[in-house]
Amino acid sequence: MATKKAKRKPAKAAAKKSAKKSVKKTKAKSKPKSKPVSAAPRSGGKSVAGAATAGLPRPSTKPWGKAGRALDGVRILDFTHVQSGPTCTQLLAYMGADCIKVERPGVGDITRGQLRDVKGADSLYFTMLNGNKRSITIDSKHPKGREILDRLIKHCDVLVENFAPGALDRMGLTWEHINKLNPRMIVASVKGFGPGSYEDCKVYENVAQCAGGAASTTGFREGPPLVTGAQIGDSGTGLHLALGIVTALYQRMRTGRGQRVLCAMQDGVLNLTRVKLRDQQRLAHGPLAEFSQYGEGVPFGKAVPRAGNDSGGGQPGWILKCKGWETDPDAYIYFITQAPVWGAICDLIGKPEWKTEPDYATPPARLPRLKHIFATIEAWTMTISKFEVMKICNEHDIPVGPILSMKEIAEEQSLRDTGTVVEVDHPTRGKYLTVGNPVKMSDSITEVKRSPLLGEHTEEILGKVLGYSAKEIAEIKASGAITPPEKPAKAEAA
Ligand code: CAO
Repeated sequence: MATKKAKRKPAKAAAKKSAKKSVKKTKAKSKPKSKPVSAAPRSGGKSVAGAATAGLPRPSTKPWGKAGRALDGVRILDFTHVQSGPTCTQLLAYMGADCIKVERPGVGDITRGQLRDVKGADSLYFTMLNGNKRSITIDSKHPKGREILDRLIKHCDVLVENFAPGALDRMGLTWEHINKLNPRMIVASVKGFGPGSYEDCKVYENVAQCAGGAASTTGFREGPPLVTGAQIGDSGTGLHLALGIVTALYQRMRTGRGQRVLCAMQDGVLNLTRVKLRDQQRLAHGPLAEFSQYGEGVPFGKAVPRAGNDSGGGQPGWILKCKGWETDPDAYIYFITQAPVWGAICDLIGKPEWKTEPDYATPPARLPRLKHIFATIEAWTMTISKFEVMKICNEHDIPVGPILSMKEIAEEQSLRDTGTVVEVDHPTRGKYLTVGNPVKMSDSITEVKRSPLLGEHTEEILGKVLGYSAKEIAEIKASGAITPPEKPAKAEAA
């Protein structure tokens, strides 16, 4: 799909060059002493630039990508389920954190069994959100289970959870309790709403999309509000939470103490929909000229209307049909009439006179005529495939984007090459595709690993992380704290 241009310097080569340069620069220096993140904090409120010269180890001389991963040494007590929380912890695990997922014995994260496509195997819903993690089963309401959790709290840096409001407290894991056991622990939560009238509500993706302002501004003017396929409520909030956690870890290096990090899904969605709050305020000063309804003479109401496929920015855009649209539901392209390349667009579509005609020559003159302009461009795009439009427009610096189906994305070689789409093997379901780390770092390389089976690492974590002896582990097993009550001793095989 990608149509690279020769004039652009390939990013990979540039990164390699600069990496080589700095490796060379630092070769003469002595071996660095690396400090784990949980190490004792530095004092003082130095700026980042100041910190770079005071207290950090010398620059590593190891080859790029061979000096461990960004979050090596960070251990996460992952109490997340469904999508929002697991998105966050999977990303942190991709970055190198040791992510210990705590699940209810015999049941696990509810998504293990949701939308199942292979009988008896964990669903893709689960496997695609829980890679690179370890799984331990603990009944958090069993006294022995609580004891294990307390020990885990002492051995972890971050607790991440997205239970319904109050659920963590009901388990006895209040902030005060956690902070007393481990004052360095960061407790990070996703909730549906922040403090206020809705704080006790349970929230799923589409509720957040609606309450965060996204749905009222998505869809066509004449139709109902629409939710988007991108999981901006769940995955979007998980990403916000990951940023909060990483910055809290950074602050902890100065303060030595943990803190609570809260991301409300409504807030996360609003943050991603902020341009519409911008438009709401602009509306007080007149109609929104970039909306096609302006050109069509349809009056604006009191709130930002649904924009259809209008571009959210200052450069008008629309989705246009391409060759084959009659049978292929994805034979479309997003076309932006960016002002600096207007002349090139006019030439391409056979309307060179529009470059100088007063009704078309300037962006303000074009605004009331966008419908006609896009219809004219579409008459051209319909003669060729979306990939041909992409190739031709790219040669002229005209910003366009093909509507890619999930099938096309799954088969796109460039996404495989960059590790954005990864195939992993799973013992019960076989090979599956997952989304790798969308954040590429030159010195922290992500290796995507399959999701764990339910309780796959229970004994390993009890013994190697928490220090329980074999005898104690046998007692724990017999207690029912790590096995489902009705079928003791079978949890790990589930
Ligand atoms: N051992 C024993 N009990 C456990 C357990 C374990 N290991 N893990 C969870 N539980 C218990 C909880 O303690 C809770 O019990 P109580 O209600 O008695 O306190 C119970 O399981 C259910 O937890 P829940 O209320 O969080 O789950 P739910 O399925 O009823 O609700 C959801 C799901 C997502 C609506 C809710 O968790 C929520 O609103 N979360 C915050 C917002 C969020 O993240 N939403 C995104 C979800 S992704 O689409």
